[in-house]
Amino acid sequence: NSQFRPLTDEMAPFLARSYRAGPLVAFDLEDQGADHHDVICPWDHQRTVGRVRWTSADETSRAIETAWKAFPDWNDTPVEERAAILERFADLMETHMAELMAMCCMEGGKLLTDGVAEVREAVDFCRYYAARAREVFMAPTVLPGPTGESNELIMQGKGVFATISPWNFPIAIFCGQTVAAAVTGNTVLAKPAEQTSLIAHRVIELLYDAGMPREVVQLLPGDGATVGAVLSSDRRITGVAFTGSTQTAQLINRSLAARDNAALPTLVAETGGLNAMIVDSTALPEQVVKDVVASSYQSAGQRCSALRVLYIQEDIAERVIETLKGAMAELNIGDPTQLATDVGPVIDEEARKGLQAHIDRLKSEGRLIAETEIDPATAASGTFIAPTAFRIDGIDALETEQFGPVLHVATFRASEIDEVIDTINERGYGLTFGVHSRNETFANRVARRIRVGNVYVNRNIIGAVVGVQPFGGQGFSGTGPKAGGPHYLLRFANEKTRTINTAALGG
Ligand code: TXE
Repeated sequence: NSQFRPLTDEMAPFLARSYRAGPLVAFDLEDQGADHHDVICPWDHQRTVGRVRWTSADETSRAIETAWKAFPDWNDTPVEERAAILERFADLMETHMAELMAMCCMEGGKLLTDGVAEVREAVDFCRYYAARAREVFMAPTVLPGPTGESNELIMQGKGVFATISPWNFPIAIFCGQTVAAAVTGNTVLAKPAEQTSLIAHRVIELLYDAGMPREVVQLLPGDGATVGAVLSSDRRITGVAFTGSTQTAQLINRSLAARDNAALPTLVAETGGLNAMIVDSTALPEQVVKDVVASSYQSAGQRCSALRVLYIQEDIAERVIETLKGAMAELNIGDPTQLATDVGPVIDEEARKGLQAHIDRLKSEGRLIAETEIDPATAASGTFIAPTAFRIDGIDALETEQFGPVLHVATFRASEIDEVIDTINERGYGLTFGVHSRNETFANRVARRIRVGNVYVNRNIIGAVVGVQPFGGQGFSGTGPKAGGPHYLLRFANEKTRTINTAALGG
């Protein structure tokens, strides 16, 4: 952690700052009657981090109109110019690393290590998509054609995209979706999660500083049911890039489909997961537990890739569980600005209550394996949930994703392995999955048969690296293609062919 020391010093002034945010649009706003919300720090409820002015339904419609009008010129802007803006934006985020990290801590409740990773990922998205855009969008692909004709395939934007993002990666996912839509020639309406509007506002200011025209990317902070609902029902919206819960994605999908007189939309969705890991009797308990703790409790379990259900082969279960108890007792819960903290708060009171109800129910059924101790003063200062582990029969015992530091453990006999794989596949979430085994044939077979987007063997299941391990799922977990992967930009593109009768050119 010593590598973060200089950054923590630089962060200090930003930790104390109060921020203001609101819509960033290309027209003048009337402030009368606007809806304002205070932002409270998730780990210290005594601190107000800032104030956000939310976007109204009417302003959302005006922003769509602006984006609609701006599309033709932006789509005609050379890819090189668009890509260069992303690269300048990446540089600016690096320069402002300490401030962005501080905002992640104060508004998002994120640990310093998570804050660094967050900014790094956003920077990587910008540089990778800039490079991919140059490769794919710069020059037309020449296709074969009959004599006397030239035939080309050209990549352009589709129109107006809404990018709707969650609070758990308020910089990386928010930026990734937004710059992907913009660099491909679309104009963009970015709707950040309610809980992380201040961060989104600061990030878009940096994007403007990098040269992005205001009418090309507009920021619409506000309530999902107001702003999000207008975005997904307006006929001028060509596509939506959404990351968030499966339930909201289904709502948006229905809303897009129900529009009268609107072109068929594109929906790029990255949604929740009920991610599992299978551990066979050849696995090393210490290694398993290290990876389980990282996968389930890092970022307070608030990652779509987090481990929710651990399947352990019966013969080794007791040893793994005993080791897990020991590791859970070592976790420090508290202030995310402290380098010694392992688990910070969950995002807000609503999330805390939902998780607590789930935990209380499983406790009342006598399923508790272990719970990390939390200092009562810390517990009272913010929205903290102590890491827990429970025994369950299998993945089907869970109705929905529990988005916090709660692990569920099931056991299986060697003869039941195919049944376990089938149950996970049939549950229909297909995001991340892990297998721990020293038997290569076993590990490879399980990895082949499981239907998910990202499989990890003998390691934690939460890593995704832009361009290296592009990320995304299938089924209830998303539409693909993978964010940070070579095909992602294509979903934002209109493939146009141009066939020219060359004989007629030039008389
Ligand atoms: O989601 P919500 P949250 C998932 C993660 C978890 C969820 C957490 O698994 O399920 O995200 O994020 C807006 N019309 N992933 O709680 O509530 C809302 O305002 C249009 C998956 O924020 O679904 C917010 O901006 N929009 C992942 C956004 O939707 C609406 C990576 C998401 O909110 C709306 C990270 C409506 N009617 C998190 N209602 C992956 N697979 O990559 C709300 N919104």
